[in-house]
Amino acid sequence: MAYTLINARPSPFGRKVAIVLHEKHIVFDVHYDVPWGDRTCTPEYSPLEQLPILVTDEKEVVYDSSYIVEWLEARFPEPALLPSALPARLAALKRQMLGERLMEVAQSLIFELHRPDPSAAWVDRQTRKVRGALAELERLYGLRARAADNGLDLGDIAVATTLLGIEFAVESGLSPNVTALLWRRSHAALGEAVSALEARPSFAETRPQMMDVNLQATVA
Ligand SMILES: N[C@@H](CCC(=O)N[C@@H](CS)C(=O)NCC(=O)O)C(=O)O
Repeated sequence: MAYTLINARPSPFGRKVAIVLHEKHIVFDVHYDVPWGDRTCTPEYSPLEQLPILVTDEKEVVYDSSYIVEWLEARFPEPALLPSALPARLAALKRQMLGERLMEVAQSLIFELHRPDPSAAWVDRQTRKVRGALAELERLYGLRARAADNGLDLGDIAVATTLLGIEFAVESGLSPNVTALLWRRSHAALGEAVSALEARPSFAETRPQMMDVNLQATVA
């Protein structure tokens, strides 16, 4: 059995899926695509024309990273990436949701900043949301560090891939260097949690890479 993950090289959404595949010991190949390019394959597979897309060996197509990881958790329950006890499960799902929405807000901010004439009101609004989500995640990871049982879950994977994705975007020049995105400087609990996760083989084997894309041309 071999699955194919269609992914974009720097994508935190795709990395989240790749990490889940690794953690569940599912064999997969990666096919890289540039979703904003003229020759993207995404319309063949997804009405949303976005990556990541997972194609099974039976040619079933699964898309949208949140749904893909839910699908994988349902199809491959072991090792579990969500706790079975309800309060811990809901807490993990909340961190997953915040991690995913933070990436979407950060992406919206980065795209706006690439426009020839960014809207100050839109930039302020998205910046406020980035700061708010980071503050809430810092609070949640402060609590999580003190919890007795804190095995890896989908919340950790979503939060870490988002934070590392934002960091990669700034360091690689895909994103302008704006203070609100430099989360590691001012979020100690998040820094500690993400550093521990980065040491896992599933993270080491799925580091983001640069992609040949001109974001300015994409949004102009
Ligand atoms: N909600 C989607 C977001 C994925 C996403 O934004 N993917 C980007 C690549 S990192 C993409 O394909 N963008 C092309 C587009 O939106 O047209 C998911 O979680 O899969």
